[in-house]
Amino acid sequence: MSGRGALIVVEGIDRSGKTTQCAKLVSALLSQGHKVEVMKFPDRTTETGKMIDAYLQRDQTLDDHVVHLLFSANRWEQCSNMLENLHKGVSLIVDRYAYSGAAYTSAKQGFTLDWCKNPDKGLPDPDLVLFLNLSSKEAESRGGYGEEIYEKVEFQKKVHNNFLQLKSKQWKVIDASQSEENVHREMLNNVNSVIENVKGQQIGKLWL
Ligand code: DGP
Ligand code: NA
Ligand code: NA
Repeated sequence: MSGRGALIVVEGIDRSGKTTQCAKLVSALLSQGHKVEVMKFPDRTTETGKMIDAYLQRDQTLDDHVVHLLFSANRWEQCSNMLENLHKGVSLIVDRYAYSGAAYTSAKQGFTLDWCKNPDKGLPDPDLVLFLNLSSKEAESRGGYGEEIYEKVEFQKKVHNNFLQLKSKQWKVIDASQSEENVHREMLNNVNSVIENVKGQQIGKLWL
């Protein structure tokens, strides 16, 4: 039966395995015959993405409010493209989304989670959020963080706490300290049941 695609978001702190797992998920779904595309936020190729990249690599200082709004704009840029794909029956596997937006900025001094959620309100609402749950200590022990601006264990600990406050009914918390294969299997099982169930459902609006 035809129908719309599912919007699947993968979230987690830095080094939780998101990018590897997104790739494995997409190839498994393709081999099952599903129409699926992978997306990644921030998309560093667009104009907003280049500004975000310069900020993350410390080549450009920006006010934290501006940074927050750039990340949000970087998602809104893809909104119509995402809806078009979903309506065509293409499922989307999205590496980071608005939850990262709220969890990272609200880890900064003076930003509440509530304020941080505002600019992303109304984006396509995910059908499933797979949260790769790993403590900041475990993440750090995986070969260390890189040089980017948020890659510090104390900051990541706050981000982790913030993520857990964003949990809603479409979230599945996956223990990301398991083997890569077990994490993959758990993610795939969840995705398979969601893809079958969304076909007749409308796409909602996030946080509205
Ligand atoms: P990544 O390319 O997935 O490693 O993401 C780059 C960094 O930016 C990473 O530390 C997570 C952070 N990040 C991702 N999305 C957002 C967002 O919307 N807002 C903020 N402040 N940070 C974000
Ligand atoms: Na990173
Ligand atoms: Na804060």
